[in-house]
Amino acid sequence: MKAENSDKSARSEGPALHKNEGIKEASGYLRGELAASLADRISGAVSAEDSQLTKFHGIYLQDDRDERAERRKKKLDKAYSFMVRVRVPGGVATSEQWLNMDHIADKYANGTLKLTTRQAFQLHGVLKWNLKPAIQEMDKVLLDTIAACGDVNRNVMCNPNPAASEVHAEVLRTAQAISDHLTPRTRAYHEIWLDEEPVAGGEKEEEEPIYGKTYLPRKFKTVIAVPPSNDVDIYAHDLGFIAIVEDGKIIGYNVSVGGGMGMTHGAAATYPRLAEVMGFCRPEQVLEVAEAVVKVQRDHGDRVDRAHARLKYTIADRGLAWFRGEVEKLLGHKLEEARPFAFEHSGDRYGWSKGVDGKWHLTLFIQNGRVKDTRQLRLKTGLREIAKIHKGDFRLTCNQNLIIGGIAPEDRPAIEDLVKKFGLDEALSSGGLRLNSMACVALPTCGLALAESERYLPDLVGELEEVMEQAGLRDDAILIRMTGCPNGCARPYLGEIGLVGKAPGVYNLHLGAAFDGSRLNRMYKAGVKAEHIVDELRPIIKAYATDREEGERFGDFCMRKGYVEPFQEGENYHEPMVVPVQT
Ligand code: SRM
Ligand code: SF4
Repeated sequence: MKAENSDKSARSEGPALHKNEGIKEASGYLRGELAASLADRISGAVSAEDSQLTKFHGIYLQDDRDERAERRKKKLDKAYSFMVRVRVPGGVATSEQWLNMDHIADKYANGTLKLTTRQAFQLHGVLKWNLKPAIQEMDKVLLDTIAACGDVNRNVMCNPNPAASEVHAEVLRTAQAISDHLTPRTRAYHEIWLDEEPVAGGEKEEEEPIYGKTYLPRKFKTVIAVPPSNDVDIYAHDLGFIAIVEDGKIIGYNVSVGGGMGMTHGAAATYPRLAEVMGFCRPEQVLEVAEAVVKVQRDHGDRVDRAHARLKYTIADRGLAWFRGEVEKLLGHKLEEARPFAFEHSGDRYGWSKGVDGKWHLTLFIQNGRVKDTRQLRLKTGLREIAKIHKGDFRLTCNQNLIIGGIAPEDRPAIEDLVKKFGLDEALSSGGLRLNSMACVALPTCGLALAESERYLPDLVGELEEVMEQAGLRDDAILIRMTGCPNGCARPYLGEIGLVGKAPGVYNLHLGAAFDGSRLNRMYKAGVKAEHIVDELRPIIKAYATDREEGERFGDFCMRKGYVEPFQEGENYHEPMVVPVQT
């Protein structure tokens, strides 16, 4: 790679940089006062500045929002605890790692595991004094939380593709290599959490060759897709690699840049945006391309306004041609032109499948990714029992589900017995709407939630299932996604039905994304009360049952019939649709 631009991030002229830039710069490569904050036994929280830095260590300060009002009345401090996000590059964990996470969830967290929309584990309800022991126990099985959050490259996702096992093995290796390459080099994590001796000579001896002292302007997300599956929702991410497979071999990757979901209600300058394909690279060029994309964003991303700091705005403002040119300058060569590819679907495919290597894989539906035991379903126990005997792996999907992967034919009966014993596959007989539903965490842990999501979507889907059943659509797959606020953690703007929390019990209803994840939906109605959502959707679902064209997807139908219109670009995403519906 050519000599790069110097790190200009810390020396911008013009308007004052966002205060987080100062926090990063003064942190001594992400150390801050964290060690002291953790040692302080008086408060269950950490200081405001350190709570920005913990994110780079995969840790978020939260409080139980169900208890907030009551505690305020009693003049008590908030019920502080931490969310811990554990990186799993490519989503593949060993049985030992699964058992370890299962145990840590019980010992140090709220007894549940959350499989996220980005193939990671999350723990909730970890008290400050339990953070270190929990992270040390993870370290024993080579799991970590470094850069799971923060202004850096996050967990790298890839398609878990059970059927194409050889291609999967290669994309997994590539995802892990990108992850390693873009992981911050600071030893702060090792010192603070794993009691490693401080770097000799202090932080001055350290370097972040890719990020510099102030890291990136904002979070950064990388994924790898293997067409025809777009299970990673490639267009929702800052950087994507689309595997181009010829004769069963990956010959290279189309490179996509500039996707993102988050927006703010009422702030037209923020909007979800689909990534664009900017070229093609060879497998051996992936790391240098990833590094160049990160560096261009490092040097040109907005460090003043964090609401405008993602790569999607850098590209929207300056254009793809400019961005590609900057990347090519750093690479010292041109990217090749993108190759043809076609996606057929986003979301996961369930049930048993056999890989070309003869091994079996079972994809299970995990409602909203929450692994816990209830009276009806002992999911956590069942998966633990499987992990005790399973010699293959556990693959977290990009849609909060789980694949028990790499089962040798002779081991399948024992796994199948446990699956049946604990009823783990019963959810697979659910209707097409539930199997394609996804909700973000929201209340009670998420500090940004405006409305319920994970705790509400299953009930709403139950009501909609009746409508689907009456319309004869029980098994039709329709992507439905809900979030408790507009940040977009369950990628709701790529749902054929998207519900975005606005206030307690109130949602904006979006319709019309493409089933293959290649088109955003649009807002159909703003501020729909929860009790009216089914009434809003019933006539549309009925019309879909009677008026759809052969093979037409629900999102396409909504667009064709004019319930919503495709949106072109940028700021008008927010406007509710007013076009008359054709009948
Ligand atoms: Fe997210 C912030 C949960 C995937 C966009 N997200 C948060 C926080 C940390 C709230 C906070 O900042 O205080 C949430 C913690 C809730 C909790 O209690 O656990 C949170 N995000 C999640 C997870 C757990 C949702 C889930 O139910 O699975 C997902 C964890 C992914 C992971 O393992 O890394 C999660 N978040 C996403 C995605 C989807 C994706 O990346 O595929 C998005 C949209 C894509 C994107 O980034 O544009 C997403 N999260 C956001 C945003 C808006 C970012 C933006 O620039 O627009 C925020 C708020 C922020 O960063 O200021 C946010
Ligand atoms: Fe929280 Fe909003 Fe993300 Fe849901 S979408 S987890 S409410 S930040």
